[in-house]
Amino acid sequence: MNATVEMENKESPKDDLHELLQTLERHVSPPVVKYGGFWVPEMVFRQILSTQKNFKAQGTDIILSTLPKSGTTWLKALTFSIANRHLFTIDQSPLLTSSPHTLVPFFEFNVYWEQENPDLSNIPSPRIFATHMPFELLPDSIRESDCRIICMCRNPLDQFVSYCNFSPKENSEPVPIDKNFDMFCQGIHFYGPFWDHMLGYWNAHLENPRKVLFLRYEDLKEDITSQVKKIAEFIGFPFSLEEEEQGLIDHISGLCSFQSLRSLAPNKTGSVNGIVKNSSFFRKGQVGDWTNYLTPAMAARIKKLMDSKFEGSGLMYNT
Ligand code: PAP
Repeated sequence: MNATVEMENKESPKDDLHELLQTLERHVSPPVVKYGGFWVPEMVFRQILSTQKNFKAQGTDIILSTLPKSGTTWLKALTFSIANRHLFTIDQSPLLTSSPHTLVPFFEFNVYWEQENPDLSNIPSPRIFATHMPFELLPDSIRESDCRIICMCRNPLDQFVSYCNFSPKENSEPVPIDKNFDMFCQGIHFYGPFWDHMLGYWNAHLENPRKVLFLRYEDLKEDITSQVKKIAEFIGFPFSLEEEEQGLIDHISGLCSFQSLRSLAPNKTGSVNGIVKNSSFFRKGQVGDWTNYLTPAMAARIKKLMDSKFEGSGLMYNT
């Protein structure tokens, strides 16, 4: 896809956008521009500006925020199921017929993909949206309203390997690990630098834990029950004793597990925006797959880098 052409939009003054783009540092591979200190994909730059300008948060909104390949699909499925569990039973779940990416749209790839300022007022609450945007680039109304933000992070080694192996189209080639490794270590990757993205949400969580929940992919893998309860409490829909006794937490966790989601019809066919295959969001779903791709020296370099960037912040990741 030609990113420059994609960004042009009848409703958006394209000259202003192009003028702004000319002033920004950019890379061709990956195709990113530096905006507000972060490398955002050029393909969704216009959509990011539209989100910032036009999204009006409501106090009941739930915003899911991740770096790509950090468990976004999983977090969408879980949060949607937890927040809407009073509307349907597990065997009537919309997840059985729709992709998590359809049920919980991204700001950049869905909500503002074609329209500069769509009407979102009729979506029933709680509205759930997702984004890969860093905390610093979120619209002011998200930061200022009572809405909740759930950030999920993943260890940088697996996140990088997952990104390199992502195969969004039938014929797409994996991203060569060697070629991208240096760029990743320089922070030049979609929505990077990794460390600044993480620290933005981590510090926001420390400042206001009622507003920002900080989850780790690896913790969900280790103990899904406690993490599901944590999400439910955070968004104001705690499980009752009766629901727990009925096994509802297990049912939701089971439905949203990697094996379950991957085997569902809506995730085997179709695509997001006709571009990204739904099936491409389900590869291995494991912790530690990096050991199959990175040399010990590469792993040591990423670990050393992250340790120095995270020093003193209290932020730890689990490989
Ligand atoms: P994104 O590109 O929209 O951010 P995201 O779901 O974060 O999507 O990326 C896919 C990764 O999440 C894949 O990781 P992998 O390459 O290491 O395998 C995918 O397998 C993993 N994933 C998807 N669904 C689940 C799930 N239910 N449980 C655990 N991992 C999952």
